[in-house]
Amino acid sequence: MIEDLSDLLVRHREPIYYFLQRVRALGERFLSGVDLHHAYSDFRETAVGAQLDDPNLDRLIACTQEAVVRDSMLYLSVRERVAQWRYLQVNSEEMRCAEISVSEYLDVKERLVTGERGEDRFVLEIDLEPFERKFPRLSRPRSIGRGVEHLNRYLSGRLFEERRTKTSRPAPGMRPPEREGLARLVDFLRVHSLGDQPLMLNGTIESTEDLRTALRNAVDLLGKETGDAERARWGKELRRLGFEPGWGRTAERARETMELLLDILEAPDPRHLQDFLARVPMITSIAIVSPHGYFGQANVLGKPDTGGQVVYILDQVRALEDAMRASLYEQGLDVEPEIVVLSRLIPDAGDTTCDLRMERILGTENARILRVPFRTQEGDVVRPWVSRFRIWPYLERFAVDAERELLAELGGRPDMIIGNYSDGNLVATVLSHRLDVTQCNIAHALEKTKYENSDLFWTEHEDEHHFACQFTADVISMNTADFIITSTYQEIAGTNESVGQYESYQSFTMPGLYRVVSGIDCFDPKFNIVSPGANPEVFYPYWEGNRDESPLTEVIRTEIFGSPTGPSRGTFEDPDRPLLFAMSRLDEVKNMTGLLEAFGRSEALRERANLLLVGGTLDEERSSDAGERRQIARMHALMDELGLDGCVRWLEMETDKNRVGEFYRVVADTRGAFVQPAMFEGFGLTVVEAMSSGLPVFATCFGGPSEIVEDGESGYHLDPTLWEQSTARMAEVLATFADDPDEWDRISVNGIERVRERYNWPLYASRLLELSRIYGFWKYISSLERDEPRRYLEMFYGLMYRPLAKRIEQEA
Ligand code: UDP
Ligand code: LCN
Repeated sequence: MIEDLSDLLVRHREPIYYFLQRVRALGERFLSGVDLHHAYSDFRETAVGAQLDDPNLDRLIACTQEAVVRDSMLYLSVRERVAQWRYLQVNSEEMRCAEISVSEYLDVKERLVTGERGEDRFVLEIDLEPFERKFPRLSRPRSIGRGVEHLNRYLSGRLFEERRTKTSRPAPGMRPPEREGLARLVDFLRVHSLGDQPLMLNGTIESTEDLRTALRNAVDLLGKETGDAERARWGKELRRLGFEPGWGRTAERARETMELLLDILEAPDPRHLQDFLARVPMITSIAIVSPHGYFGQANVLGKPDTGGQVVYILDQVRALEDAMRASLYEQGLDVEPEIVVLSRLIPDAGDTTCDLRMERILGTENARILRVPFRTQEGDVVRPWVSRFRIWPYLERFAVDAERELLAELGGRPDMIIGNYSDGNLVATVLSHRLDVTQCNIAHALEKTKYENSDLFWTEHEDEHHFACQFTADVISMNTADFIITSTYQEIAGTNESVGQYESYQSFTMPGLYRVVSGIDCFDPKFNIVSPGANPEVFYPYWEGNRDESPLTEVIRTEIFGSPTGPSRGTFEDPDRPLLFAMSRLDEVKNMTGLLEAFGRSEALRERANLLLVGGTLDEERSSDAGERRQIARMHALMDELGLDGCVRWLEMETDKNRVGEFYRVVADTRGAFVQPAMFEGFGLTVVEAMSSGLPVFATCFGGPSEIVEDGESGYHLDPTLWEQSTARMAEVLATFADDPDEWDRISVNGIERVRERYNWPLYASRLLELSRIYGFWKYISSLERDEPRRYLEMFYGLMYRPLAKRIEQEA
């Protein structure tokens, strides 16, 4: 708990007064936490500031995320702990301080941006908090991201709640009152089916009492069978007792499942509930929505808007299909799992297959990509690629068209819909509602935290990014999702120092549009961390060489050190130096140009290493993305200006996964390192890929990589806003590597271990399926209670999102 600022003002009146005047004198209306921390440490260097030796004040300043200056007033947003905020108003003349509400704080910011004064203006406030009051909520920051455990505890408690009946005793001859929760569990199992085939329970069982008796009889019956006897031997008898398929393939498995349910009927306990629900065959088909970019299996990676999300989904699909098949088999169902990835059909697809309606996913039995075109209001198909920042007007129509095609393709509704990124999550919202299916969201990277004050100065982004529409879509889909999975903890709630990606939606304002006082709550049990991995068949340790013994190693060495097959710029005058390697889409936020410039300006780095950059195209004319064109021009300008053609090689994007894997390994052979210099990175699959290859990484401290990499243990953090320090540290580390090869080996092996333990696909798939069953059950038993927020969000969609999307269409 931070000490009250009022007390500090009394104790240190004079020095704090001078500090506040200094802050005002900076002449800024908005200071980020970092600006304020710098101002404070500079002040502490002065004679007056040196008197301010109070850890409580230090802590308050360290926790301040933003300061707003209006005349003599300072307003502070203080993040006391992860996801816990307070707002303070400080009168710097009178030296008084008061706590204010989030609305009042946002109001000050709005007025400063719009210049509006008067009292009578109306501001639309979005507040989802009242709807959440009756739902369970986590209480401790360290539980954030482990929502399912909490939900299970809550659900098992609820299953045991007594039904509220007027009479406490049953009339003679009547059944005793049912526990309402348990009755719903019975209902849930009774309505469960696979097409026309009922699963779990049939109509013979009407109440918990019936179920208890039937379960005991069934357990006796199964106990007489050998453990591995299959359903053909005992299925008929069980059906007579009220049990349909789904309990288990063998007598032993079915008996165990039934005993778990008997335990729950005796005393619902979170562990039993979780284990039981994990066995109910609820998920046989899944729709995964990912509209933007080029969603394909070849020639797409590195194109605009096309990166990790595609890699993630394709690996996810393979892992999910395996896990679904194994679990359905164990539960005794002979059905082939179905997974359909819904994406956009792009008629002008260039050298990709994105103009095909349907494509089988390699490495799966049955999964496929189903592509549906975007259409204009008039119904015309949109032919070219459309930037992810401009796709909003097409999504509603896409959802409706996609629904029709999906139902035809699957022969019915999917059991779960997984949205990806802001656009896919919005489409998932529409589809899940229309089909009444469990909705899972995956953000991959929320744009809001990528750009400073992207909400407050939203109008400045409207030409290029259209964040108003995107943030509105985000608020809607985060709140409609039954559950959300994230790749890291920081994605939800940040770190002690930095704000989480979801946390940034808790409260914010877009002046002139609307203000959000409670947009999402990080303590909501819908959040679960389920981290992706890297495909171990492609990304494996460098010492294994190239596994299939193809000449790929030599091919990639030639790309790097010899004459590349495609366009390139630069050669290495001293090819014996270790390589620093960076690879990404040429998106501004990825900051490849920042790295190039920092490398070019650092004598120490240039002396120790060569730089290999892979990304984008070399020719501006060949790019259809405005942001990418600017980055290409900047890359060339920096190469010219800093004379880098003898120590930097820039190769065009690498679209073949196997070659990408070999790049990391060849760079590791030079005892080099991978650099991820993004200004912000949602997660950072390249970091995981490099680590899996045993290549040490220097990765941005903003976003996912800061959690993937433990600084100094399994890699290093770098700060792309402080290049001088960062390049000095990189040079120092490279010097240590040169002097002490064991240190390179240590980091390399630790990186491999870290990924093996934490970022792996089989673990991901079983966890995701477990979550889908538990949240599916939760959705069933709480469906009525969810109606109010849904209606509220529908209104927000109709009155805010749709006009914003229309505006983009009219501009086009
Ligand atoms: N990638 C690639 N070729 C390129 C650039 C990137 O194959 O020229 C791949 C890279 O191996 C990784 C993905 O694209 O699998 C990028 O994912 P990441 O999460 O690092 O960033 P994103 O592009 O999703 O923001
Ligand atoms: C999108 C991004 O920008 C990356 O940070 C993630 O690693 C990728 O998606 C996969 O989730």
